[in-house]
Amino acid sequence: MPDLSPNITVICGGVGAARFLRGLVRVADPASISAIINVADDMVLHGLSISPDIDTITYTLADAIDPDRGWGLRNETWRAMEALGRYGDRNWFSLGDQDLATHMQRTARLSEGASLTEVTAEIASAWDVGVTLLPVTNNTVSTRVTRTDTGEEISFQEYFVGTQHSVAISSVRFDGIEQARVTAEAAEAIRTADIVVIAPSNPIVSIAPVLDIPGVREALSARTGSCVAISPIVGGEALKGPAANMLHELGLEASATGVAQLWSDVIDVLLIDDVDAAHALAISECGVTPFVTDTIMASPTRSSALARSVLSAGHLHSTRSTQGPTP
Ligand code: FO1
Repeated sequence: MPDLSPNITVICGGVGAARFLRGLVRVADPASISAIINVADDMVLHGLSISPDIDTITYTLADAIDPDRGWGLRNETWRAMEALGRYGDRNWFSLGDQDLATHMQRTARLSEGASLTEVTAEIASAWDVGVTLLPVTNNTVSTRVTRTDTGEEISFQEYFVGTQHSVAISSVRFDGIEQARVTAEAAEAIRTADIVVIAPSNPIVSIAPVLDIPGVREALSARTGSCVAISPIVGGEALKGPAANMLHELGLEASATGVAQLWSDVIDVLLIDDVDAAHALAISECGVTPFVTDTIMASPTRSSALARSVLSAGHLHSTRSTQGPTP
């Protein structure tokens, strides 16, 4: 009996990746899916270890995410944050009362010597998440953003939440990345994947801090299977968050073609939205195969259709490449 559900490994950031995974689990066996998740948004706040992208994906796959915010839990209360307000403005980063339990559990387990990989698996299991959730590294990597107006370097969350990503940036760096290493589990998930997918997350602060972790690109280039990405930029805009602005501010092209150029060293196929069909030729000139389809995940049904398109694009590419050049 052929293995109906291929091994799928998804390179993930936060909300866009979570939405894609939500659709993917409806068309593929969750036990055959691994998510390699960005940890450079992570921070310690109130002495608690907070991993926003891991939690966004965990809560989304557990169907517990708040659908309007796209992060944190639905039916959340904010009594702790209100009470904290009495002492000043440490409550700039909103941690819901139920969400706090996750950060307390993660912090306690890390202090007992567990790795972030172990803790992430324990929390995923407590939420009955079938997909294997893997932080890309157990090491601390922190996205640092330099704001153009003051020249000050701030943390990702100070930029994203503190300023509501309203300030222009002149540079981004990932503090600690040179000393970091891809985990054995994440490297294995890449090595054994029949298809690797780059989810539609922010190329600068969600996907780059995964691809740039030492060992990730090496694992990707050692594969023979296909690597398929979904453009997070549609019609020159990001569907959510600052990705298009960040690309512009860093002198990069904020378009489907710009994304193909960024990822041409790792991807074979780029799924682009119908509105970007005119970019197909330029994308193929980057050595990347364009695949034009509806990429707007406005409903679980459309997320599932997108996931099906990704799997067929990946299969199409890999069969074509194994058959060698067309006669
Ligand atoms: N995003 C906000 O815009 N405001 C917040 O107060 C906020 C709190 C928060 C708490 C836990 C968590 O897991 C995510 C949270 N986010 C918040 C989102 C967070 O900034 C993520 O890093 C972004 O979603 C980008 O991935």
